[in-house]
Amino acid sequence: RQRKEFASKIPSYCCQRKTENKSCANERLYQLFLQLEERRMLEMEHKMHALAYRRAAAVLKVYPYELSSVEEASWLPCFGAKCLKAVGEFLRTGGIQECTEFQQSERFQCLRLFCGIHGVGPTTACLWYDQYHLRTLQDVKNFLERKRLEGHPLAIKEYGLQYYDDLQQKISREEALHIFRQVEHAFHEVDPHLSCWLVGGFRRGQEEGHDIDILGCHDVEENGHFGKLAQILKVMGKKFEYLSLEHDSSINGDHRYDEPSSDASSSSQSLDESNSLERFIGLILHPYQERTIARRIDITLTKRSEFIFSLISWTGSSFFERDLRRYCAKEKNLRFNSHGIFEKHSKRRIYLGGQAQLPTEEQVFEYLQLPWLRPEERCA
Ligand code: TTP
Ligand code: MN
Ligand code: MN
Ligand code: MN
Repeated sequence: RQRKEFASKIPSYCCQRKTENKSCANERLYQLFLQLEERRMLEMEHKMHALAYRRAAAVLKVYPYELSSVEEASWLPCFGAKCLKAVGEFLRTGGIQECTEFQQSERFQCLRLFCGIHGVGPTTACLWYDQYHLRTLQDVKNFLERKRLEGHPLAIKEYGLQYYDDLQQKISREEALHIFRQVEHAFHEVDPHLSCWLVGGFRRGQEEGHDIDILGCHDVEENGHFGKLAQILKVMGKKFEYLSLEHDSSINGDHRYDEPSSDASSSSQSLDESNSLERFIGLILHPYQERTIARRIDITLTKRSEFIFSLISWTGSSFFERDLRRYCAKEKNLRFNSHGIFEKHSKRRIYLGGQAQLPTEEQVFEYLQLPWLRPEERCA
């Protein structure tokens, strides 16, 4: 009875509830649901199915009781027939057959291995496996070598392969801060009015991450930073060596996991909007603790007036972002993205607290009728 009441009060969007980064009462089942999601992402089966498992997993994460029956699971939001079936099987057998099978399949292991290469996503991975019959990293190496001789520019993937082990290794908070301080220094050297923030997983309080995400903005001028990213990178070049320089669009089509911008229900950002950002997605060689290690770094510069929306958008988690956009679209008839909040149909920008004032993160949540969630509580 107590459980039923608790379950019925869980809001269905993760942006409406607190999710901290810690293990849950149904950890094993939670992990299996994530595997079902991963499989559907890697195999490019219908993304709706992947999302269904992802949503159910996020609900499991905030449910404090160990599930004891399918009926109990049916009280939870986001648990449709497929998810309930998986719960039933798990309760009966202690596992999920589909997970066991694909974990052992060569195809799945290869797709996972290939997607671990920076610059490679499911599209490329499936192509390599199915069409070119690649099976190992050595196969990939030979394949790329052949391509290169044919004159294809493949810098990103080649570096991704060359530094595979470095890039698989997690970055500690300490190392992230070390890099962040040097980037911040470069910002200030270019223009003392340029500020930057450490965003992504590290802003959510995570102790380790797979890359370093930095958001920058000018304190005073609205558009004062345009063209400044190149200057910043040049200053950073005194400390780091770059392995690849690329722009947003070149990687978005084949990023490892779904991103807010590619979610159909969130209506993707149009080209004219993306003009107000400058973005660097790259690899650097970081001299740290007596060795040099390759690291992924994302730097985004945003307009001052759009800063708070970019801050929210780059704090994540990516599932939180996706649900936030879905919530705005479905429940509020609004469109939320890293540039602002817009009326869904007229596309008119909504100014919070008057045109002259810049809103705070709290005010954005309040406007959207969401409970205030600190970054550490957005770990869905
Ligand atoms: P990521 O760096 O991909 O993820 P993360 O920092 O949450 O986790 P990790 O520790 O593994 O690095 O992205 C950072 C945030 O930026 C993410 O939470 C969502 C957002 N994001 C976008 O909005 N658009 C994008 O294209 C990408 C890559 C991320
Ligand atoms: Mn200035
Ligand atoms: Mn990150
Ligand atoms: Mn990132």
